[in-house]
Amino acid sequence: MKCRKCGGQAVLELPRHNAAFCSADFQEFFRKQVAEAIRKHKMFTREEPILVAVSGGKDSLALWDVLIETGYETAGLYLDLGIFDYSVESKAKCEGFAAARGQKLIVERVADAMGAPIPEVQKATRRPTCSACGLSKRYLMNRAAVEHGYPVIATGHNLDDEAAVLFGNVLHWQTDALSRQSPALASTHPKLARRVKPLYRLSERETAAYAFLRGIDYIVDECPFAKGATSIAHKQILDRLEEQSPGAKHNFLFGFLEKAKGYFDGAESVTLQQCAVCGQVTTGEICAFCKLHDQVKRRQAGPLSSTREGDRHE
Ligand code: Q46
Ligand code: ZN
Repeated sequence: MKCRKCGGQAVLELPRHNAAFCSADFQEFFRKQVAEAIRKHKMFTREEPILVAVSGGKDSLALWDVLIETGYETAGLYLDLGIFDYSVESKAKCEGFAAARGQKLIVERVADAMGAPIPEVQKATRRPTCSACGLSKRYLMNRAAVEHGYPVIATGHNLDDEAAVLFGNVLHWQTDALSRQSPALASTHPKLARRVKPLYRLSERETAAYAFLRGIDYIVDECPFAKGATSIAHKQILDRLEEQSPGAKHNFLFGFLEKAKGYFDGAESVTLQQCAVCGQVTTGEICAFCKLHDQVKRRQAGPLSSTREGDRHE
C-alpha cells in the first residue's frame, strides 16, 4: 500500500477517499480538512481566542492538538461531571495534555454549579442521565465561554457523530433539531457563544488515527452511561452501511447540509432572554439548568432525599 501523495509506505487506507497515506501526509490531509471546515463555515478568525471543550477522548484532544499546531489561540474547557472513575481518568488526560503543551485548561465542576454530580442529579430528578448531563454541559460550556471572554466554543464532534444525530433526527422528523443541525451555530444573543464543530468532515476512524500518530494520550473507555444509548445503535447501523458502500455517511451528512437543510431553516424561531435566576440565556423566564438545580435542592432537603453527602461519587 503506497501513500497517494509521496509514494512512500502508507500507514492508513481511506476507502471513502479511495486513497492511502503515510503518517506525515495523513496528518497534512487531516489539517487540511479542518482548515476547510473552518473556512467554509467561517467558524472563527485567527484573531479570536477559541474555547475547546475537551472530554479527554480522542476527538476533542485531536481537535485541540490540530488547532494548537495550526497556530490558533486556544484554551481547553473540561467539565467535571463527577461520573465515578471515568471523570477522574478523563480529567487527568486533559490536564496531562494541557501541561505538556503549556496550554490553559479551565475546569468547571457540575457538582459546584448544580449541587450534585451527574449520577446524583439523575437520582434526585429521575430524569434520564444523558438528558440532565447534556443540558448541564451546554449550560456550563456557554457560561464558561461568556465569563472567560471566548466568543466561540469548538467541540470534537466528528462525521460519524453528526451522521448518527442526523439519522436519529430524520427517523423522528424532528424539524427543530434538523434546523439546528449544522457544523457552525451562530450567536443570536450577546450572552450566547458561537458553537462550531471543526472535525465534522473527518470520520471517527480518521480522528483515532490522527490521535494515535500524534502520540496523544486519551481515555479509551466510554462514559459508563453511554451503554445502550440510541446514538450508538444508530452509529452501528451507519457503520454497516459504510462497510458495504464507502462514503455512505459522508454522502448522507453532506447531502443534507448542501441540499436539504434549507427546507428546515426557520422551523424553530425562538426569542432569547436572560434567566431571572442566573442571567444566562434562555427561551423562558427561568432556564432549564436553574429549574433542574432547584429540583435537586428540593430533593436534597426533603425527606425522600437520596443525595446525602456521604453517598456522592466524585
Ligand atoms: S451525555 Fe450521557 Fe455522555 Fe453525559 S452521561 Fe455520559 S454518555 S457524558 S456524551
Ligand atoms: Zn438560569
